[in-house]
Amino acid sequence: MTAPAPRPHAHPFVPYTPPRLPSAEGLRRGQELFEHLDGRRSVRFFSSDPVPREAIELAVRTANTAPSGAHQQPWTFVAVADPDLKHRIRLAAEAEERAFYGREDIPQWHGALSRLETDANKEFLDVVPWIVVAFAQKYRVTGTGKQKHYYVNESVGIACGMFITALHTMGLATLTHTPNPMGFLTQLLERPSSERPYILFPVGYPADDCEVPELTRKPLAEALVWR
Ligand code: IYR
Repeated sequence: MTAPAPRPHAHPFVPYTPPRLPSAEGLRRGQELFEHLDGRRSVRFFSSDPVPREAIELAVRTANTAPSGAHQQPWTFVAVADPDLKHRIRLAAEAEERAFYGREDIPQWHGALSRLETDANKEFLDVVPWIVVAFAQKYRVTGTGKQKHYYVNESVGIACGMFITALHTMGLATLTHTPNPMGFLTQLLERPSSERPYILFPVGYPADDCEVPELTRKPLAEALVWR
């Protein structure tokens, strides 16, 4: 067999040859990961037990491996442990949530949430050892102007999924919390106007008496269609 001709590149390329798994071993690992992730639930009742800073670092390192539009990596994760700052985030989030739950023009939205039994009380924001806020970078400021970022929502959404996966793997819990609107996080966390708050993640261990709504996942036939 003759070696394939080298591809011409205008930019540096490197070999990428991850080990080729036998398919049975690949399936075994896939099954194990599925069962692990199927055990994940969003949590609203947290323990105040400490979580090492290194766990947050690892979760963000993991998120930071996400694919992104034009490899622009348009995310910033802001980690907060300071009790006073967490409390100010709670107060601002609760003010927004009181307005949201008080709205009379969105009965369908409120109805869709009723089985989760959520309300404007966000005590967990004081309880958790960490709040991590993912920000989406709409553009980056360069020496000469602004470089727009592409596929920002897709990129940051994937990174956040990997962040959640890493937390779950470390035995930690979180919630994809999106107080509406979230502009107050830009001010409280002193982020530039090139970024917008994307998801607020309370991070900690579930409370000893944690409960979650009894929900089921939709069957594969509704999630996967073959054509
Ligand atoms: N942001 C509110 C409301 C809320 C909205 C959705 I969509 C949810 O899945 C859950 C809650 C809150 O956090 O209570």
